[in-house]
Amino acid sequence: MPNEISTEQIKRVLCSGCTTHCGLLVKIKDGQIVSIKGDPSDPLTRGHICEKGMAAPKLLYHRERLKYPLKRTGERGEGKWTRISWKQAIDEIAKKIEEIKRKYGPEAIALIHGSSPRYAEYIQRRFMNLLGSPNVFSSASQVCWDNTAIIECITYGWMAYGDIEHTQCIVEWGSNPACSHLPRWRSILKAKKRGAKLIVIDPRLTKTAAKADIWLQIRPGTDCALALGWLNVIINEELYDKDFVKNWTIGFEKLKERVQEYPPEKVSEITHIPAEKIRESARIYATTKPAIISWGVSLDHIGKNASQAIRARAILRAITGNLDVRGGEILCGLHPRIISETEIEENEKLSKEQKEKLLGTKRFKLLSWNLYDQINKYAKKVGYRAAIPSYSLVNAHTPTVWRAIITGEPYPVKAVICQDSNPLLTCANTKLVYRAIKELELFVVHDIFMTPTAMLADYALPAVTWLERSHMDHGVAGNYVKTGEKVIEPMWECRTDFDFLRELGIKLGQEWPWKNLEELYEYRLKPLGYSWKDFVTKIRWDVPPFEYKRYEKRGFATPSGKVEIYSTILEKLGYDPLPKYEEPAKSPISASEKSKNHSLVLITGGRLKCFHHSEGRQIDMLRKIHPEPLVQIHPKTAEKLGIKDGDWVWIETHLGKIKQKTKVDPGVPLNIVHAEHGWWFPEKPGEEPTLYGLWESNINVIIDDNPDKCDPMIGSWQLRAIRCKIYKV
Ligand SMILES: Nc1nc2c(c(=O)[nH]1)N[C@H]1C(S)=C(S)[C@@H](COP(=O)(O)OP(=O)(O)OC[C@H]3O[C@@H](n4cnc5c(=O)[nH]c(N)nc54)[C@H](O)[C@@H]3O)O[C@H]1N2
Ligand SMILES: Nc1nc2c(c(=O)[nH]1)N[C@H]1C(S)=C(S)[C@@H](COP(=O)(O)OP(=O)(O)OC[C@H]3O[C@@H](n4cnc5c(=O)[nH]c(N)nc54)[C@H](O)[C@@H]3O)O[C@H]1N2
Ligand code: SF4
Ligand SMILES: [Mo]
Repeated sequence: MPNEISTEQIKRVLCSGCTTHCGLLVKIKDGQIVSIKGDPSDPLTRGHICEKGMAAPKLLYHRERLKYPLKRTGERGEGKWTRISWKQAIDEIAKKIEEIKRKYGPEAIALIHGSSPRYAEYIQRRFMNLLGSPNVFSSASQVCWDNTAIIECITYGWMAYGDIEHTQCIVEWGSNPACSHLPRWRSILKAKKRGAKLIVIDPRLTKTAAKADIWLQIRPGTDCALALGWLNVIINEELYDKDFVKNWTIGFEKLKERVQEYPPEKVSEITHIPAEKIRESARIYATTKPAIISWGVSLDHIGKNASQAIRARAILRAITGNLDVRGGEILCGLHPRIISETEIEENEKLSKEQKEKLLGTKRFKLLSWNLYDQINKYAKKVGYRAAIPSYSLVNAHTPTVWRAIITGEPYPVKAVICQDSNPLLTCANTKLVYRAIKELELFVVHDIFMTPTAMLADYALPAVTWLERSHMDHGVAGNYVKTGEKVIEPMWECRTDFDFLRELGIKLGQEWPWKNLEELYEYRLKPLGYSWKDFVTKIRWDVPPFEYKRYEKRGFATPSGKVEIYSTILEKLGYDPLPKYEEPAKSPISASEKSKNHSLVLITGGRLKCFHHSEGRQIDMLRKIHPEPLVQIHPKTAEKLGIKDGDWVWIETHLGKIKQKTKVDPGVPLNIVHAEHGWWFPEKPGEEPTLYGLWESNINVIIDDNPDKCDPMIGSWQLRAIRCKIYKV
């Protein structure tokens, strides 16, 4: 009988297990996934797959997934729920949003998302723009990409993207692609084989550092000083690209003066890297052509120095003549033809008056819609279709949002929608985040699992995994399009982020012309002349070749049309227009604590290959690889503290203590410890007070997000280079 013949099918998908979005081939038989492997035809990831991708079926069919919309019936966190329909959830949430909007204004409603790009950021932004609230915020934003994107845009008009295939020298600065960006790591190894040099700047001897030609074991938080030291060597030894500097930059002479304050000997004292090694590495970087400096999240994580370190990195790329050349740092712009994410966001629908209410914009002046509008204007002037989407450039300042919820200052924030994020694990200062969430009149969480964050929701809504939805990806620089099919229809009553926001938006009177993600994607692809179905099954990607030296035609997308070594935008806003180093803020440790082990420095969150942040802890296959949270301690430091490998230890700062298990490791420097982030225990009770072990090993419990200690321009909080002490449990 025909319906008994087993059917086998290959679906071509994009993995969202991390932000790399590898192309994968999924075989299904009789509606069940039977195998999953890398797709060799993906032009960017070329067949790569990791254990998180392999574990996708375990994620999809996991028995503990959120399956139906739940409404809280007991106290927040008590774990008492009742199952409701999506219709009831949407009706009630919309009613509450209307009520809050009437009472306090639309800005009292905020939306938090997480690491990007996942797939819904521009859809979330559209929802909020149409709602009239500027307050989109994130557990990532100011500590992941935003500062890099903003600083690079004001310096040379776009975010640089390393042309790794053709480069001769790769600097991995505060990054560990062997764990965090696996296809990039493969390209690096290939480049090394053809003779490219690898310089790694990391306090830890990582897998990436182990393969370096030069490894600079930097003191945490001092990257800006090192970059200024490199600039000192490169300028004083005249190793820079004189033609480029003369024709295409402003402010070089002022920079030359500034970097005299950073001779290698002084920088050596600050960074703990020998002066000769600083000279040697600067010379290699400047004279090996072409060269790239990869993005590493560490520069976004060093608090007060974040923006200036990123500025110095941008200036290094420019004065060495590596911008927009083959094998260098490409300023590619958005995909030249498809309807961009920026256009779907409809940023012009948010009024000027509402834009000015963005939380944090008064203090952290680079977080501003006004600046975004300027960046957009310059981008269009030089022929880009639009600026980088606003979700990468303008988000509310996360620590300021939590404080506004608690204090009502500068105005009340009463509702938060949380989609794609687990802020109790991934935002700093968990106790404060917890207090803020408890204050809310409405807290909605849309997630795949019941997380500690979802446990505090009024409505916990079930989200689909990436196997249950179609996908379009653009990479962070936005120039290409890759697509992936839906493998199976959503399980239970799980919904895509798009479906939830669209339906809620329509209920609130918003306009959403596309009925589902596929219609939206089809609309966006229209200029290429394909239907969604044809594109995703037959074409799949459009990766335009890089266009080099675009600036020769129209200049750079900055106020002066040149690379702004001396930033006119920073000058106008009252910030130092040239990079300058400041010692990282230290957490205040009391005198009695100081007498013990006050000299330890904590770095957090080096990526684990098997987990994406706080995800995956409930997936056996992944948890077996890495069952417990580990803190790396140098053997001599451990000995001094009387700690052995495998001991559980308290890690303590002025905010409290949490415990992790000791991994004695000579790969971290003396007196510097590295703790993992994102740890909770789905196997423990979910209701209060445990919240799945939220308070036990979650490093963000003890990390401060005090705005006074954040980067003054963008507000990045400090996740690395923090004073702490450690002792046995
Ligand atoms: N101490 C410390 N803290 C850090 C960092 C650090 O290095 N150290 N790193 C920071 C950085 S760079 C980042 S990017 C952030 C990451 O912060 P988050 O993005 O908050 O981290 P995740 O753990 O990935 O949380 C994502 C949540 O979304 C859910 N989810 C996954 N896919 C979907 C989907 O398609 N739809 C919906 N609705 N939900 C989905 C997951 O189940 C998970 O609960 O953490 C930051 N926090
Ligand atoms: N498997 C996996 N892959 C991921 C993620 C994940 O959670 N899991 N997350 C994704 C996301 S959102 C991000 S942001 C990226 C981040 O990916 P990467 O940029 O590679 O960042 P990390 O691995 O967090 O940190 C890189 C290195 O910085 C070092 N470091 C710590 N402090 C300092 C410092 O002060 N200066 C310098 N120079 N180095 C320092 C650490 O020792 C660490 O080895 O990874 C992405 N890829
Ligand atoms: S989780 Fe693994 S397979 Fe999936 S996108 Fe990331 S690196 Fe690729
Ligand atoms: Mo990130």
